[in-house]
Amino acid sequence: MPKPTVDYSVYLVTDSTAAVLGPGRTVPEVVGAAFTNSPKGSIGIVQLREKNSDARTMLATLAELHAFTGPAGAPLLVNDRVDVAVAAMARGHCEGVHLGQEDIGVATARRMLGDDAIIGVTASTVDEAVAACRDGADYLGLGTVFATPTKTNTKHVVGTTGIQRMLKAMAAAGYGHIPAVCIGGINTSNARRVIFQGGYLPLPEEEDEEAAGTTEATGTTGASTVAQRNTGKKLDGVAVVSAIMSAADPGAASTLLADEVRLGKTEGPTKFYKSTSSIHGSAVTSSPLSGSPSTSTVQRILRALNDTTPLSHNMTNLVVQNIAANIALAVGASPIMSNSGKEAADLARLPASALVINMGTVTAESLANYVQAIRAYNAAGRPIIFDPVGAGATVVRREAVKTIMSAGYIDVIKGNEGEIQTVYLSGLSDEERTKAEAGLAQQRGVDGGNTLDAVARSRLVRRLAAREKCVVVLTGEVDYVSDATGERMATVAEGHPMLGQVTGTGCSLGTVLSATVAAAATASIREATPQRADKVNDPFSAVIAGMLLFERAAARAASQPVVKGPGSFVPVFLDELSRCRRMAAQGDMSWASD
Ligand code: 3NM
Ligand code: MG
Repeated sequence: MPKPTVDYSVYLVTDSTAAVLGPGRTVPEVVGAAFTNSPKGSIGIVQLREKNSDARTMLATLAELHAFTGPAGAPLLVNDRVDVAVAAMARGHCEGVHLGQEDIGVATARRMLGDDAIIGVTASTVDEAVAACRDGADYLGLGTVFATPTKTNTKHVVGTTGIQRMLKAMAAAGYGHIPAVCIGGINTSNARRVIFQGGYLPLPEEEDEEAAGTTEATGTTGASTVAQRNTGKKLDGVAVVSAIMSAADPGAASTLLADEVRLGKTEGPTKFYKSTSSIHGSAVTSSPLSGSPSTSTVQRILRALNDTTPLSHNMTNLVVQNIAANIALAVGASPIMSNSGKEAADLARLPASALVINMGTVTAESLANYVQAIRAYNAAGRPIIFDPVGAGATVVRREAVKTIMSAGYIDVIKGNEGEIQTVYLSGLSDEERTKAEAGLAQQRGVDGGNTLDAVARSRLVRRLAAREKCVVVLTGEVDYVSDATGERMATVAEGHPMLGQVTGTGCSLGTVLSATVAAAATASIREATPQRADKVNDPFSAVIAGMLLFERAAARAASQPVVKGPGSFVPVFLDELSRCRRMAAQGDMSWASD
């Protein structure tokens, strides 16, 4: 009998401890409620995980659980205990076992349980993942994604980039067909982005490099192996404990999780906002645009900015607050300067809100506030702009970057060369970092001293964007912008040196971007067709629209005779921002093309 195909999208792992289950509830009750009160298929597979139970109790529980899982066609596995699995399988109450790295090995378990048994393995490193596949695992559980109170003795918290690394290694070793779920701290509010962001997708040039490496290593015979295209590897689902076992309504939680995982799989990087998918349905597919957005798209986004009054929530330092708030007002946004993480949930729920995190003055306290705010904005499906100010300067800031990047999904990262480099390096393993640092050092331009050349800059931006699946902006004399796939790339070179002479203008660009991205996401709801909505609800286009507005207004201001220096520049810049935005809203884009 061939093994049934399993839907790994939502994988329920049980836990009978009171802290997880809540008082007066039992595992069979909660699992029963999860199955009975959710559409069939919401939960695809279940694992009984009991760390302190005897075999006989476990057998009894498996019998109870199988009454729900069996009719639903969801395999029921048992954690660690191959002996219990043998007995329960003989009774028809169990379909396999899930093994940790300290348990009986896959090959032995296979001989004990037979070919029909489903055997899964937990992996938290690249080597463990590849070895488990080689030994014959039917699926892998990858983790720990996020630190979780449910299991505190986990070996590594790897974040979504760690998951990507393991998926990449699986694909490279020829195990791309083996299903993989991830585990640790996943719930209804982050499942969508974990599925989307945890998947590994190579950049076209990364394939080339790896192919070139293969040819070199294997000499003349290598040519034939190059043809094997690395198509990447997605996650098949999420494994959760508390998201369902602790839920007041386990059925509703299961239903929502199944929906979120489906959306994470089907939605492209530009489809991250709950609002549009629920309006236009999930059948919308994004057709890749190439290069910069058209003037008419920019114009529609700026009109949206004018019509929407997005709320720009800035978590930023004292020096920048005043000018950022004034610039927000000038572009038609409503600024809120609040550094309190506790307020974020309320603010995220306001219409057309977006968050700017400016890491300028990072302390343990501000970092905790950022993390709380990121979670709130992710949960509300609202955009986040991250400005990693001075990221590379100190150990404290480098660590803060890691914490922020693993706290949730960021929509846009904006920084100068050093900052973007730091964010890129912070997501690599030690070994990869050493290699990347050597590569970056080589690519420094001869005349530019401490700066990367144009090719290296654009590659850096695209790589970071593709890895984090977000828009990345590297600012400089020429600004480089990549979309969230690393495939669309644009440069903007319209700014003015005067911007560098006034404090807070760089940070305020983040504020403008929050306004255009938020406005674009909201405005797409009003577009007549899904295709049009797609073009407007595109953070990449929205970022370019915001940059164009910002830089053009600065250039126009600086060229006016009344502007004698940085002091007189600021008020005229505010005037120009406001004027250009209003002109765009009226269909006049002449300011953007002279
Ligand atoms: N295994 P929750 S983390 C059972 O990293 C388990 O291997 C983990 O619980 C691993 O969904 C974990 O409540 C607990 O965060 C996951
Ligand atoms: Mg175990």
